[in-house]
Amino acid sequence: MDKSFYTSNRQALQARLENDAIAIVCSGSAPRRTNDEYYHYFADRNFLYLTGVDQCDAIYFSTPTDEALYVPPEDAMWERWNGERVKADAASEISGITNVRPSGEFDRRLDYTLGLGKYSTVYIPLFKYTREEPDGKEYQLAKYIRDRFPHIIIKDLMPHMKALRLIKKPCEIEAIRKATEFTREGILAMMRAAKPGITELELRAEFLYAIMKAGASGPAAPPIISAGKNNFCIHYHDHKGVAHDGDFILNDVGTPYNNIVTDVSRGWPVNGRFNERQRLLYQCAYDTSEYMFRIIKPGMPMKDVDGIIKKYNYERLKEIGLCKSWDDIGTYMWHGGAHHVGFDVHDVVEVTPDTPLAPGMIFCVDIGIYVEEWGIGFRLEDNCLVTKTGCENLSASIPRSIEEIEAVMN
Ligand SMILES: [Mn+2]
Repeated sequence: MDKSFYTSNRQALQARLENDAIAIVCSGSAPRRTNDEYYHYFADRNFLYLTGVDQCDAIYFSTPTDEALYVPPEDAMWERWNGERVKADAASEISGITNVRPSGEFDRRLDYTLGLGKYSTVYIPLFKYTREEPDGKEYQLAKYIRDRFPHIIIKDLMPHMKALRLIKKPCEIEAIRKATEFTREGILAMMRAAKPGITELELRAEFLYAIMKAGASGPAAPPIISAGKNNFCIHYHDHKGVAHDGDFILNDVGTPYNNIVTDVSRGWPVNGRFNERQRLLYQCAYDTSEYMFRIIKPGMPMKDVDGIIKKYNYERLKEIGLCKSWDDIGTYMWHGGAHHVGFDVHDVVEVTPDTPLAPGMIFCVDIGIYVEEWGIGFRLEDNCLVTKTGCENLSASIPRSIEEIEAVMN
C-alpha cells in the first residue's frame, strides 16, 4: 500500500477524537510456544491499518497536533539470531510518520505528555476475546495510566477503529483482488490433486504450496480443509482424515495481499463427479448464492443478507424434499453467512443488523448446508463487494458451479 493510505487512516482517526485526546496503539508481540521458541509474530491489525509497519514491540502514539512511532532499536546481535527488524527510516517510508523513535523512549514520552495536564483522555484499543486472556501491553498501559494519572479518562479505541475499517478504500479492494488470485491457485491445486485416498494433510499441502508458489506470504488464517464427516466440524483444523471415494471435500481458506485477506469456501467431490445427493444440495447453495449476488445493493440492511440467504435456501431445501417446515432449517443450516473481511478474516468493523449496505463494504456471502444423515456438509462462501449500483462477487473466478468444478477435476 502507498503510505498515503496509512496517513489518511490516521487523519481520519484523529478527526474522530476529542481535541484533548491521545491515542496509543501497540503492534503486539509473539507469545512463547515452548522452551526458548516463540509463535510466529502476527501484527496487531489496527496497528497495521494505521501504520503498515509489520514489526513487533512497536507503538504508535498520537496527540491532536503530533504523532510518533516507537520501534525497537537497532541491535545487530538480536538480528543475527532473529532476523531483520524494520529500521526507523524504513518505518517512516512505509507509514509516512516522520518522527520515528527508539521504543525505549516511549515510557518517558508518555509520562511527560500526560504530566503536562493538557490532555483529558487516552484512547487505547481494549479487546479480549475471553476473560481468561492475560493482560497484553494495552491493558498494562491502561492500568499504569489509571494508577499514575488518575485524572486521565481511558477510553476504548476499538469503536473508532471499527468505524474506519468498515468501508474499504480502492487500494484495499485492489489488494483483495490480488489476494483472490492466490486463493484461486490454492483451491485449483487441491481440486486437481484430489483423488480417493488422498489425506486432508496432502490437500492442505497442495493448497499451501500453490498459494506460496503464486506469491502469497502464507494462508490468511489456518486453512480449514476436511473430508466426509469431518466437514461437520465448522472450524476443523485437525487434518487427520482421509478422503474416501464418494466423500465431499470442504475447503474454507484464504490468502493475504498487503494484509487484506480473502475467505473462500467451496465444496466438491473427491472423485471429481458430483453424485445425485451432492448435486442436489450443492445446487441449492449455488442458486441461493447466485440469487444473493443479484439482489445485494446499497441501502439493504445488513441483517437481510443473512435473513434472505436463510429464507431462499430454505425454499430450495424444501423443493428437494429435505425441509418439511421452517422449523427444520436449523437442522441443516448451522451458521450465519455474512461476516466482513478486510485486515481480519472476520473483520473488525462497526455494523449492526440495521446498518445499511454501502459501497466499499466487503463481506462474505456464505451458504452452509450440513446434512448429517447423508454424510454431506459444505459451505459455498464468496467475497462480496458492495458497489454503487449493486455488488460484485470478487471470488467468482474460483470454480463455483457444478460444471466449472467438474471441468477442473476431470
Ligand atoms: Mn470462511
